[in-house]
Amino acid sequence: MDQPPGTRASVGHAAPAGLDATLEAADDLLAGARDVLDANWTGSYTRPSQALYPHQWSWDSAFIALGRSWHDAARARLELETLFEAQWRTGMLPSIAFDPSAPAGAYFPGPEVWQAERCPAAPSGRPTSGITQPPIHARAALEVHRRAAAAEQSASLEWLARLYPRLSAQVRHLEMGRDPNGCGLAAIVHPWESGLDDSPAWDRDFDRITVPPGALPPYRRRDLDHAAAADRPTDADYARFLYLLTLEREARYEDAAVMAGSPFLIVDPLFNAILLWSELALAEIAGLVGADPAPHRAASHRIREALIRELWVPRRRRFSPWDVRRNRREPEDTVVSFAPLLDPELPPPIVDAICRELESPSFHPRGRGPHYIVPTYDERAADFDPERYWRGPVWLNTNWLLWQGLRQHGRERLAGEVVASSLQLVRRSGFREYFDPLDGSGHGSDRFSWTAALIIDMVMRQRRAATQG
Ligand code: 9WN
Repeated sequence: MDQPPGTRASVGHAAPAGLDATLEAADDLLAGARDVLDANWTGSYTRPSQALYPHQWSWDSAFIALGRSWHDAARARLELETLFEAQWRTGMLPSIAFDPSAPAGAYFPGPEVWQAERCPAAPSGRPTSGITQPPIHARAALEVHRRAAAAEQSASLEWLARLYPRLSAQVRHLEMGRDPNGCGLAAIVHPWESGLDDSPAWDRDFDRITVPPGALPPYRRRDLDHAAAADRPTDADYARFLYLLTLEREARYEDAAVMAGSPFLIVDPLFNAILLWSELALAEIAGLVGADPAPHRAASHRIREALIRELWVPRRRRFSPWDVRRNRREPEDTVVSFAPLLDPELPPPIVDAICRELESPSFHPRGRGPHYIVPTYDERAADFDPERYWRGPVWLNTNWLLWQGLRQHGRERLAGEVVASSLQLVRRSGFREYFDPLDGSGHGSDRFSWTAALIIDMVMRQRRAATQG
């Protein structure tokens, strides 16, 4: 991913003035970030946070490994290996691998609600959820390997070779098992699979779901013990999350049955852009471990074509999620629309359109004075909420993905602004789960692992780009 000097990234718009000094002065943030990761380390993986998320989450672990690889390659490798022990025989990587040593009831819904054992493909060794999360892992594994010191090269390559079949099975499962109608893209069957669970991107679909009376036994939300209700999903949305879970459980988590019966079936640009980016990473990994890169390159071409054919809406000049059930492209302007920047071969007119939107008053209201980027939802939308989980706040993982995409397309100035804003947020409010883009206050969990990990990665990579540039 790092651009060598002389490529499009280095000749593009320059990074903002003052960024180098901000990065130079970030040693205290790096130390604080390493401290958060160490405090959340369990011995074989890192919890997203101590109280709110006391198990192993799938895409969290990928982001965490990326950040940790700058200072502790051994733990970064173990993080991903531990996660892949929970992979299902279908190739599905579950969104949560539960920690049997966590106190019973520490997180709801726990393994007794998911009952993953109803599906014969579930692993016997570790209880898991029955759905997946965005497949960023091949990209993370490649970056972890790139960070390996000279003395560790052969251990790291062996690790990568061990992981490669599992990473390939993960993307194959999505491409074969989750393509709703041969369109070449993967569908999600639950908002939790998107990783941006409560995003307005799929409200129109999600809000239509009615929970039949008596469909859910009485339950107590544990998230509200650890986070403010105003920061978290509403009770009505939580009930819908659980209702979808029960439908998937009844279908024994078999992809075809789940897709046939789920009232929620969305093809999301962010999920699929990450899939494409990971296929490109797998092509590189295949080259390193002596496997054939061609199938991965072919898959990335297929996904690129399908993303533009199925999700690019020329009239809106935007990628939009596709509600497969009602065959409509959702109009809400959210951060998921920008993720195809992760494709290094995205056509320049589309890159321009995305960057214009990212610079518009909806996402970067320069005229309004101090503010933080990139909000997860259009700040001018009537239901924009600067505090509630995925409905407006800035998150460090979406910032990190956009920063990577922008750099790939030579948009160094905007990429630098994303880094500068991320650093300001953490300086102002600590390693919080998410941040109010209007005043920079922190929300959700505190000492949140991927915020810490991705700050490390941003600072270290930008510093290296500055010295190489
Ligand atoms: C449900 C762990 C996870 C993240 C998700 C984020 C949130 C869980 C929850 O926390 O989801 O999976 O209980 O709210 O939305 O992206 O992986 O950090």
